[in-house]
Amino acid sequence: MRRFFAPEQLRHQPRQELHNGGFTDYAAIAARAEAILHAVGGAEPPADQGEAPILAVHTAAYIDFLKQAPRLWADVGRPGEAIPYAFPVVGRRPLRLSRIDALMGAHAFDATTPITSDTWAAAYGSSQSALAATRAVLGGERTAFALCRPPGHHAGADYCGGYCHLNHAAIAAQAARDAGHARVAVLDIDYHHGNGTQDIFWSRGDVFYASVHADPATDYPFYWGHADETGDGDGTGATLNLPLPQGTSAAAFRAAQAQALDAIARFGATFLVVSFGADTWAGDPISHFALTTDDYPRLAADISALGLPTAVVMEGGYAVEALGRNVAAFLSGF
Ligand code: OKP
Ligand code: ZN
Repeated sequence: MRRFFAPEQLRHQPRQELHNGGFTDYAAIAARAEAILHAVGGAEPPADQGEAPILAVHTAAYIDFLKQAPRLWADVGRPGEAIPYAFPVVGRRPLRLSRIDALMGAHAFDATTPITSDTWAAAYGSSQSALAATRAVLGGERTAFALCRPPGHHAGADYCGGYCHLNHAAIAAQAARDAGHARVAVLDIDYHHGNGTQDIFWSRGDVFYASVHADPATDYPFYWGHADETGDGDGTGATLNLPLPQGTSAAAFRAAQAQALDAIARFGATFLVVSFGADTWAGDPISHFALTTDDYPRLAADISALGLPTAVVMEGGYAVEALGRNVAAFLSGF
């Protein structure tokens, strides 16, 4: 299977994130990508497909913000990485503010996603990897793997969060749409719900979003991913959320994934994007499912049996010592 990774993706290196009432070490470290690279035998650098496919998903104002934020942060005399601390209440009237703190809060839904002067380059490279995998599959490969890091599924059209700045899965799905696939599906099997992907396609009937994840009643991102969220307008019925309790192991996870795959088949998708997180592994330091390394090839084989051209994009997975073998195990099942 072809694999893609851009060296720039390592450049995003914040030190800390705000979590549970204090600053902790940033969990989405660059060493995660290096561990995966090592385990899968390296990856090709992606060809640069430019900003247009990113702007097909994200607003121009948000992209400008991601590029400008580090300079605006430095302009008010602050060293280090930019982190928001004030957020507009949902439904607050739109204001055109230029203070960096106001911009940060308006374009983020949490304080776990710092922005450094290298964040744009890293996130852009991560999107290019997803686009390269998508192009490979559109060109006839059955599957391809994008080693996306930073991850993407928490980023919305105009917001960051959950270590994510650009939504690589959504960018890949949109690229497949623009290449002529009338119905595309995203299967999200990261431990956390992919709120950004859901939001981006919420009112659209041409991209199906199905997610198996930890119940947002107990787990991040809390405000999305509940079973009664099924889409709106043209997208009514094109979102499927399958929340599972903490402690879930392979049998229940596999059954939920089968339900998602069945819905994707009935939807009539002709192209699949998989948001894969290895944070469902039992030893993950920030997650609470109980999958083992041996479970991953079977989950991938179930996906493969759907028979769709498939671009796999990397999302989470924070047990760095086990991450490489978990990802390699998953890819081996295709
Ligand atoms: C990103 B992805 C723990 C903080 C947890 C953020 C979780 C983001 C998960 N230090 N909060 O879906 O794996
Ligand atoms: Zn996750």
